[in-house]
Amino acid sequence: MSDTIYIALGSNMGNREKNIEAAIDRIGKVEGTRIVSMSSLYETEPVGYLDQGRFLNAAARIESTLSPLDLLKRLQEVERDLGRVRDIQWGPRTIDIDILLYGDLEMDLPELTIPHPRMEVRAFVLVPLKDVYEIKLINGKDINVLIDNCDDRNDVKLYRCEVSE
Ligand code: PH2
Ligand code: MG
Ligand code: MG
Repeated sequence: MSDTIYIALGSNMGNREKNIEAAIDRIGKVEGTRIVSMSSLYETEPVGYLDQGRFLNAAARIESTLSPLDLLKRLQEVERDLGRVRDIQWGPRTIDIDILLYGDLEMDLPELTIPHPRMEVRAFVLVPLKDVYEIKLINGKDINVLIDNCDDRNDVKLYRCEVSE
């Protein structure tokens, strides 16, 4: 059985576009996992830690037979392969891949919380997600209303328009 999963991608170091493409390519090769659709790319102002370059952000709908923790492990391997070094929390990164939603699952472990705990308040997550999200509700709330309430709603600009199925 495979589940529908939504992931967020972000990069603000090196060739940001290539980093996101390379990540998607590798995620599609993870066992039991396929990319169903990919959002446009958005250029976004950094949130949280401000002294860093602009991000490119994207989201993808994927299907996977892997459990959430196995998938997390694989996604972290992709991050490492692409040169991710973990130092500053919320700081610059070649690639960040976050699991946003995993079917209807809710879980709260130190290493993984689903739905992603901050996704509702971040336009850099919600705007790309909207491109690939069939449902328009998150935790029972309209995604458009959530976006309107995000502090960073004006800091998300379309960079490359290309929603793919
Ligand atoms: N990721 C963060 C912290 N801040 N800001 C933007 N614009 N985009 C991100 O992907 C991002 C961020 C932590 O994961
Ligand atoms: Mg993140
Ligand atoms: Mg992350």
